[in-house]
Amino acid sequence: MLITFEGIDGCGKTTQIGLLSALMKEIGKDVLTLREPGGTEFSEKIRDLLLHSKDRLTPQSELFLFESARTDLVEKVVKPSLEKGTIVILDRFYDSTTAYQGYGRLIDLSFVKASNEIAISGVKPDVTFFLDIPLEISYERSNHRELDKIEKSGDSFFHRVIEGYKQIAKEEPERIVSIDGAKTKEEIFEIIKEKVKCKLQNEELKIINPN
Ligand code: T5A
Repeated sequence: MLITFEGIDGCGKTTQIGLLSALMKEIGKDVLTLREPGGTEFSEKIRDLLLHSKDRLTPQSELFLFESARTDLVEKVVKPSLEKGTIVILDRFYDSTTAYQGYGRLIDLSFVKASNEIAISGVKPDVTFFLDIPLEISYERSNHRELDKIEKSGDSFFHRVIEGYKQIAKEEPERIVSIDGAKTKEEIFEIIKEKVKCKLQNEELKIINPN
């Protein structure tokens, strides 16, 4: 099972992933948590370039770097782990590219979608949690630390990213669970826990009764 978390910077993904991964381990599940960009030696190098390099990147070179990091992670880690039956929890996946490079950087959406398809080679999340917060909360939560390159992209960029996420969630209501990220950590985790419980039960039913 592949579970992904999405939302703007500071929306609380890492916090919820920590809680979910601990719970999964507690109930005896084999679970792997990964982040994008990152998760392999090569992808971590790309992450460093994307978030910290002093070079100016064009939107297109940024897009291709995210996709390169993704394809490395998918082929080397995500696919083999899913094949073994491991529950993979990903902090960001291709919806981030649609929201940030498509809606945010204004790269043609059909081009972004095609690039995503190449990078994921058929690997799709079973469920995606979109933690929806307004920009003010994102800024409040990050005001104690230094911002990376993408976080310095400005208000109008982030307003477009937020709208992009809302649109993506509207287009795929079966896969994407939108959650008000301004709720408390505990309230958010309750919603996530219930949804994952349902998914696990359905998966077990499928194993018992494949038809
Ligand atoms: N990117 C990424 C693209 O542009 N395109 C892509 O294709 C991909 C994959 C990655 C950057 O790259 C961009 C998006 C990003 O800008 P990153 O390191 O993954 O950067 O950074 P973020 O995703 O921004 O991660 P953050 O760590 O900043 O945010 P999280 O993980 O969403 O938030 P979290 O859990 O660390 O929480 C932030 C703070 O808020 C508190 C936490 O305690 C913490 O202090 N918090 C709450 N406070 C109150 N109520 C709650 N419910 C809270 N939940 C958490």
